[in-house]
Amino acid sequence: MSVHRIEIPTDLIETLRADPRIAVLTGAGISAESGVPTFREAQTGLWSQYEAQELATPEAFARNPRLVWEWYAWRRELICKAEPNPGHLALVRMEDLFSQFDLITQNVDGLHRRAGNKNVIELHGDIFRTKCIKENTTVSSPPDPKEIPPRCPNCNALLRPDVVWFGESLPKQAISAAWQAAENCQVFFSIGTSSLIEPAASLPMIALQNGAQVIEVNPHQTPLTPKCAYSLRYPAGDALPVLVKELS
Ligand code: BV8
Repeated sequence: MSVHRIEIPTDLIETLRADPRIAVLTGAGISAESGVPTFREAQTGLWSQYEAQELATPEAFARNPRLVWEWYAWRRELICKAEPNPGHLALVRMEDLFSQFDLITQNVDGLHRRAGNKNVIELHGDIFRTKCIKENTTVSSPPDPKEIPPRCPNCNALLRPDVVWFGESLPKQAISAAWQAAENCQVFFSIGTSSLIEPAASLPMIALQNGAQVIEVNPHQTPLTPKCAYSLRYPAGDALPVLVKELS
C-alpha cells in the first residue's frame, strides 16, 4: 500500500507529542512483512497439513519429537532469511522518541532485537534458544546433531526449543514485567496480533482498566478493536513509519 494514503488522526499525534508512557504488544503480524508466516496463515509446503497450534504443544513433542523439532528448524531457517521490516525499524525509533517505552512481544523470532530495540520483553521465548527437557537449562544445540532432536550434553535427555507451548506457563519475569508495563502505561499499542492468545490478550485490558488509551495497528478487525481509541487499519510496515515521521 502506498504510504501517502495512510491517515493518522491528528488528535492521536497530539496525544503522542505529549510524551506519554508507552507500552507496545506485538504479535506475528509485525513480522508478516518480513516474510515470516503468522500463526493464522495456513502453513506452506510440507507443513501445510499441520495446524501450528497443534504442533506448538508439549503433547505434540512427546508424541513426535522429531516432527516438532523439524518444524522449528524449518521456521528458524525462514527467520534467518528474514530481515526486520519498516514496522520493526519504526519501533526502534519510537523507543528513542519516548521517555518511557516498553516493548512486549509474543513473537519468538528475535526480529525486534535484530532491528535494534534494546529492551524487549519476550513473552513466549526465543526460537533460537534450546533447552533440556529434563534440566530445563538453556543448551546451545549442536550445529549438526547426530540425531533429531539432539540430546543434552549433560544428561542425554532430549533438547527442545526454548519457547512457551500452549498449556505451558509463561516465564515469570517476562509476564510480570509485561503486566507492570500494561498497568503503568498511558498509551498501549496492540500491533499485529489477533488478540486471541492468553495471557497476552489480557494486557491491553489491564491498560484500559488503568485509564490508558489503546491503539490497534492491524489490517483486520480483532476482538480488541471495539475497545480501541484508534484502530489503524493498515499493515504495521506502512502505518508505523508514517506515525514516527509525523512525530519526529
Ligand atoms: C498459559 C510460542 C496456562 C510457540 C505461542 C484463558 C482463556 C482461554 C484460553 C486460555 C486462557 N489461558 C490459557 C489459555 C490457553 C492458551 C490460549 O490462549 N489458547 C487460545 C487458543 C485461546 N494459552 C496458553 O496455553 C498459554 N499458557 O496460559 O498457561 C497455565 C497456567 C498455569 C499453569 C500452567 C499453564 C501459552 C500461550 C503461548 C503459546 N505459544 N508461541 C511458537 O511460536 O511456536 S503463541 C503463538 O500463537 C504466537 O507466539 C502468537 O502469540 C500466537 C499467534 O498469535 P498472534 O501473534 O496474534 O498471531 P496471529 O497469527 O494469531 O495473528 C496475526 C495478526 O496479525 C492477525 O490479526 C493479522 O490480521 C495481523 N497482521 C497480518 N499482517 C499484518 C498484521 N498486522 C499488522 N501488520 C501486518 N502486515
